[in-house]
Amino acid sequence: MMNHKKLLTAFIATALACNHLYSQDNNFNLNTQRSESQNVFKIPGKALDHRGLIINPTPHSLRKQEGVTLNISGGISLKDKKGKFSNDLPFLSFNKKGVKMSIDFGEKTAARQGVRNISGAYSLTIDEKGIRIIGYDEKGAFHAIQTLREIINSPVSANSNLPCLSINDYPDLPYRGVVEGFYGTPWSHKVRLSLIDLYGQYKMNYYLYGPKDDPYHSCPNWRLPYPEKEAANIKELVEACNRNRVDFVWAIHPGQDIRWNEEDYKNLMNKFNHMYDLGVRAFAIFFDDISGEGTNPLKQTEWLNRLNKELSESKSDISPLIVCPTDYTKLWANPTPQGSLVTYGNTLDSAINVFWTGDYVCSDLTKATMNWVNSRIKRPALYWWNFPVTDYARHIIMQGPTYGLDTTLTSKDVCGLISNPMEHGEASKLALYSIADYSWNIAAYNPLDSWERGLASMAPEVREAYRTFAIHSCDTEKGYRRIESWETKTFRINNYTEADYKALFNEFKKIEKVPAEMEAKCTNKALLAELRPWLVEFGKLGIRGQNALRLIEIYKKCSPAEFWNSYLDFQMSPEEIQTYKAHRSGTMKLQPFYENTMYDLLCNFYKGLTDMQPDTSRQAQYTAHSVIIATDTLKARAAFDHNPHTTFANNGTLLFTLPEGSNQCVVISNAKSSTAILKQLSTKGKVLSEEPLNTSVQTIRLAKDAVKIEIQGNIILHEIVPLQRK
Ligand code: 14T
Repeated sequence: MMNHKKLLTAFIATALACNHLYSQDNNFNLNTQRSESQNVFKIPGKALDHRGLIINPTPHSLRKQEGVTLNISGGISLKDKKGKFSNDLPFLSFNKKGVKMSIDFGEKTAARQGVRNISGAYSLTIDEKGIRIIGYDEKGAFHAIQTLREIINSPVSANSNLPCLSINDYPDLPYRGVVEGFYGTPWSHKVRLSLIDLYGQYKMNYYLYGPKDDPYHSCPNWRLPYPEKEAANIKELVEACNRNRVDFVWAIHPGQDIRWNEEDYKNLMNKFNHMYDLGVRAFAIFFDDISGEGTNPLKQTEWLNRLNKELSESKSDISPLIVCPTDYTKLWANPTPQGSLVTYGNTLDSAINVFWTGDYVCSDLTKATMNWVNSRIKRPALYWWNFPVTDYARHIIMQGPTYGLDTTLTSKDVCGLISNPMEHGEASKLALYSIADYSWNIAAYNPLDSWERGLASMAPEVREAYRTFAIHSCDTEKGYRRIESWETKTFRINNYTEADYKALFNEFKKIEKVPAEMEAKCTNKALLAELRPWLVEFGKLGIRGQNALRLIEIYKKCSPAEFWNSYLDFQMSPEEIQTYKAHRSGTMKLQPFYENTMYDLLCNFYKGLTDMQPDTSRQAQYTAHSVIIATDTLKARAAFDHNPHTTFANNGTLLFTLPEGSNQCVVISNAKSSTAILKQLSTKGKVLSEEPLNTSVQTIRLAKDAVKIEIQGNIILHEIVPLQRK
């Protein structure tokens, strides 16, 4: 088994101290330890024609009366039987003489209407008589209102003519929602509020608050009450959740320095009481990513049981606890009867729900992984899905389809699906749209269609531009791999057709235009602000891709010097490489195409000049573009390494010793913008010839007695290649 304890100890130490959690500079590389790299499969599902009626999540049963509509332009006359929904209908206009609409809920009424005996279930009828909503409970009626809102916003309801239909609907999973559980900058208050509205709209009912970098959630301040401002914000979040019929769950992450003594027990209880006073009615304890004493499963379950009991005895309105075990993934969970999961199964109160992330930290939700954990914890686990989280790959922004969720599961396999999103809250909404869809109606889930609908719902005014960005912004490269650019064909320069070339050129052209289009038309400014650094790079990639394609033609048609000049023009500067790497899109196909094309052309160019291969071991470092700037010839020699990407900036006199028998010398440089002079010297230092360097790829015929060359003046030298040619 992997030494995860050591890993986690080291991890926590770095996590606390360092922002770049996953930086390559660490002694160990977390990315390789996590091992969630997977094969990349085709995205399941296909885009459907919804004939103008789009309801997310997809209802279980919808019967439409073709050709019949109900016009609500004259307003609605509302009968809100339980008086609970007056604030939930901002999308309607009211008029006592308008179309009749009734809203009611309750077990008996629901049963009479064939509404399922499940929290959140509802029926919605639209016919000539009006609109009727019946919920199993208040949540159910609220969900029905969301369905109505989706219908009214659908194209089919243009001019206030609603389609007549009846819907009978219910959630497949009892817990559907989000855990703010990532490392990195926690969401802003504003983003949280906006997300909570989204949960309400798409029938999610759970928001777990547990940002790793909130010091009052985790070490060092979990024992302390929130300061006034933060406390007031939490209170507002609870209120926003209540408005959206979402359960706000406040999580604590005490495991790294917890002591299993009465004092810390009281500290936990006091913190929960403090949170209760702010309106919190549900709690979770996260024992993830810790080491030492805190990982003791017997202590964990003993305290969980006791806290659960004492909380429910002292307060009538509190939900059972939820726990994230230290062994939250099969990757390092002890599988034996002595392991902590079996301990949980044997000792933990059956009302307490247990998180599980699957076979890896970030991994697919499968029947096999659920069976594996459920048989040990003796209850259906709550799935903590590490998607679309990117805290382990901060250079990407996840905009791909939501897939990897088994569509045959039921609530007997998994009691809920809780997504851990990106620190970019607005940009996470696209994935959450589909996660809500899946967890409501599992069997009907269609990943590709859900993504297409999500794009239109997030940014209808710029759908095409957003889609172009999104389709190339899915892959994590090294982590939980997601397919990307599936509509684009890229190629190597020795294997493509005219049509491939044209299609790719057009795609890059389209990409180039995306940033300006988004900036001009996207009305969700918060989304735009999150995407901006990626959009800027994406636009540049569009230009670079076109240039790389142009360079293929230039190589074929022009002189080596002309090629080299263009190559230098199209090459990224070290500063550009920095930003290229910091905010990546197209890591699966577009960036490799660009990098490979530039490299392949370089190889061909170099080979054509010298009959030599450049040092191929340098391909990986190609983008690193090591610039050697020095005046001593030793450093210069390091630059003349059969790789024109290493350069030497000469600003004085450079002496270069020629290998015996050389009769030619190719100098690759930026000579078109320099005034340097090249001299050939004999053993005795006699100047045999002198000529200006004025071409970027210049072949020099060497005198018989020449043993050295001297270059004087300011010039960037890419390579000096002595040759023996017949
Ligand atoms: F609690 C867990 F279920 C969990 O997933 N914990 C963290 C989570 O906060 C983080 O957002 C997520 C994705 O990176 O992974 C867990 O954190 C890890 C896991 C590792 F294997 C951090 C470093 C690791 F090496």
